[in-house]
Amino acid sequence: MTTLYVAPGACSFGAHVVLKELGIPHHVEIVKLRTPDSVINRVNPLGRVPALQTDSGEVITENSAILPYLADLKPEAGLLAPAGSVERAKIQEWIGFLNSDVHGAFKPVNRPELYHPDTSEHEKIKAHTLPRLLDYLKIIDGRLEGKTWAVGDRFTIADAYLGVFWTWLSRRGFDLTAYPNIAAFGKRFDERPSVQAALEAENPLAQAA
Ligand SMILES: N[C@@H](CCC(=O)N[C@@H](CS)C(=O)NCC(=O)O)C(=O)O
Repeated sequence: MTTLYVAPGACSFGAHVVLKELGIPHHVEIVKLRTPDSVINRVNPLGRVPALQTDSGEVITENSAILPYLADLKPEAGLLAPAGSVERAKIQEWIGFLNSDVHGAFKPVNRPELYHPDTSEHEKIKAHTLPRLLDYLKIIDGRLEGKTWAVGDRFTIADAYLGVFWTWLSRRGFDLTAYPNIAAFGKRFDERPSVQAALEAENPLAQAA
């Protein structure tokens, strides 16, 4: 069975939402990150989530590969668009921007220890790098203006992935007054049954119950 390796609260949430949207049989394996004996280190030598193991046992890593791969398993669900269409390119444009720029901009803000071992430097690193993240939020907010979802009226893999960054903002109570379109997107995102199902499945307490 298709197995998705996730860590609660991590960027693997987007692929998890996509699996729930598609409704295809799958297993979700919750793993620990940055832990020597974690299974994720055997599945993905980089030790990162998401990682997807297909029915035939192949492992696919990287959001930019996993999200379109999943969407193409069930094209009729409309989470991507036909090869060669401008719409597909626009969805991939979002994926590329979120993957390389937005995720990259969150990194020093979320994990300053990656950039300096001395904790006394961490606030400085965060303060220095936050403006770039805020610039990207402004761009995202502008792109969402007048739209229900990232590329229009239909929920796509771009929204599942954008939702990851929304959850990161919302979890830390980030003030979104200056970004009303992101706030409205987040409300719509949180209401989706796929999002609620993925959240519940990633909640270790719910799993143990
Ligand atoms: N380029 C990768 C990045 C994946 C990534 O950084 N995942 C984080 C969670 S959001 C992770 O597993 N971090 C563990 C680590 O860096 O040790 C992708 O987009 O799939």
